[in-house]
Amino acid sequence: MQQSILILGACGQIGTELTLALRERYGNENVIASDIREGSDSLMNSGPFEILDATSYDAVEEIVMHYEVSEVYLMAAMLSATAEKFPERAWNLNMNSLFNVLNLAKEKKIDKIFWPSSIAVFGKNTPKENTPQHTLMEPSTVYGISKQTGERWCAYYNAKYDVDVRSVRYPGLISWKTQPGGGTTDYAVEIYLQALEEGTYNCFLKEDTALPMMFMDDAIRAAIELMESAGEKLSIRSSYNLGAMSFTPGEIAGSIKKQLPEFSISYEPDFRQAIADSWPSSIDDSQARKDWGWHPEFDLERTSAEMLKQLRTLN
Ligand code: VAH
Repeated sequence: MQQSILILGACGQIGTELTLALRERYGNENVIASDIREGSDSLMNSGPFEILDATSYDAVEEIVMHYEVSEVYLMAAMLSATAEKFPERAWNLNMNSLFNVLNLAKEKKIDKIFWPSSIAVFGKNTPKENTPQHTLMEPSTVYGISKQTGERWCAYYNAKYDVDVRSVRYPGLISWKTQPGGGTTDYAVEIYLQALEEGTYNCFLKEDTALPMMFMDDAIRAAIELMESAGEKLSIRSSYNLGAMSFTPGEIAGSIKKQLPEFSISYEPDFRQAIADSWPSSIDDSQARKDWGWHPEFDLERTSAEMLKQLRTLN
């Protein structure tokens, strides 16, 4: 039996599309999806699925041994806004799931790990524009603290135990197949849905809040390209800065108006504004471009065209 890939948190915003992309690339039966609840029909009907709690070492180990898993994509996490409401649950999920897969690799039960970090590892004292790969990192959210700590553990397990763990600091991700859950950047998904359904959107961030963003197709390709890269090329084992575009709510509204002239937007900042204000406006991802050839393919205009086209087919 060809060794297989296990996705933890396969029903989330990234996990759903990642599972479908990996199944297309490696064969449905070689990609095991898992989560604490069932997912979309396309995910459930396209290959093996297991109900699995990523914070249980024994449960994850049992699935790894049963399916002869060689690679794990750990996508289970509680995102920034929700984590502020449930700090201890977020810490438990985000950290113990990571320790489980790092220890499985340390014990040579799996060969390779993908684990997503986030621009949330940066804080208000980090240089905001073109944020460097190596810089001051003082995250002020539970989510950001868990991702910064996770990065340090990834680098430690790689240096001390030669664990092959690979990671990128994702910006805000924009997708149409699966709704995001509990993120500060989720406005950039909601706005397209509501533009089509309501013709208007009340944004929870200020008009001029610039944030790094990425279309999901780029995000999925980045994970797969990083995992398929030769290990010796990778100079970063904490997590790579990864960029594609940056825009403000005003700019994404302008992009939508080009296709939906009647669309209107209003602004009513809430607690997520303080989270967004602590994050960079743009990212320097030159190390990822140098080490493993990263290049984004979606800018704001192409993203808006694709989002509106695909969402129209869903309605
Ligand atoms: C969040 N979508 O908003 C996530 C992401 C950079 C933001 O990590 O929490």
